[in-house]
Amino acid sequence: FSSMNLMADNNLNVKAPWFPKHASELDNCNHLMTKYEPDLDMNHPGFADKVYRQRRKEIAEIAFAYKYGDPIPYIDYSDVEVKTWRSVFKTVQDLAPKHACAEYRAAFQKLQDEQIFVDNRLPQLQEMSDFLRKNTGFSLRPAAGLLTARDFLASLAFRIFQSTQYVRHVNSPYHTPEPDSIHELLGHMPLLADPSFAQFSQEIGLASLGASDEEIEKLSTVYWFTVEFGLCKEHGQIKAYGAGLLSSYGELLHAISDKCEHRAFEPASTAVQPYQDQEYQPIYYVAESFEDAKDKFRRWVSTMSRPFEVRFNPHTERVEVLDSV
Ligand code: NLE
Ligand code: FE2
Repeated sequence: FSSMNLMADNNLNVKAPWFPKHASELDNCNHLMTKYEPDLDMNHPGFADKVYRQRRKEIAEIAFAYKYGDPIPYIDYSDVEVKTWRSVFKTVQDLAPKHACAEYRAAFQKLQDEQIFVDNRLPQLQEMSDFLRKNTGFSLRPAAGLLTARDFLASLAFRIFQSTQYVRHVNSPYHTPEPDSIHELLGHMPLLADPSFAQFSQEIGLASLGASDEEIEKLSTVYWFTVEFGLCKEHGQIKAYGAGLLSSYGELLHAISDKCEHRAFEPASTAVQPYQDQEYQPIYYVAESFEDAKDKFRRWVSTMSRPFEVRFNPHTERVEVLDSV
């Protein structure tokens, strides 16, 4: 960093969009996208289910009230919610040994050994947050639903993952277009406990701070095709590491079938590929390995236009802004 000076906050001489400089400022980064919600979308399986909609409201209130430093409130999941969890959990347990990447399998095993992943109850976000903190320094905050890309990516810069806490509707256990706690828990949490993957996730977050709208769009597309729907190679075979695949056995089987297209992960072209967020993907990107994906990502990010650099100080949970001269 010898060619850079630490900039004072008010000294940002370029017009960069506001971004959080401390983990506590993520209290302001909870803007929701209203895309696919049981109250608004007639195709949502919960649209005609009053009990489900009421439950969603209750759990959303918890996220809206949450402030930095609070313990994550405990949710007493109902029998129906546990039944949904159990059916997805068991299927993932059956499919993961064959189709999930090695890093996922190792973390899944650890979670089972620690009795966090069991079939008769949902893990609580607080215990999951404690588990992640021990393994990679990641922690969780409750989110009320699908967040804007800018807010969601910003939290990753602080090794904080914003996680929903409600459960998908019991009538569609195999796939839902919106995030839910089953997706977060079975899809995201195992890999967030892997050091190399955690680092990759944080780097996407750091690259997003103060980025332009167009760059946020590109970064979230890269995020989509890697963290959410990524495939990778392992001993010549294709494995899944994307959370949206690992939490959806419907799409997981589709992704490794010949009904879709596989392309090599290349950030510059992946970043501009339009994606499908309601149905199964027609295209998936295949990484050589996490390390390779990280190298390619770093090289691509360094071509972005942001006139300053950022680094995260884990002792203070603060992002320091460095003016590149
Ligand atoms: N389609 C995923 C699932 O059913 O678990 C959720 C994706 C959220 C982006
Ligand atoms: Fe996700």
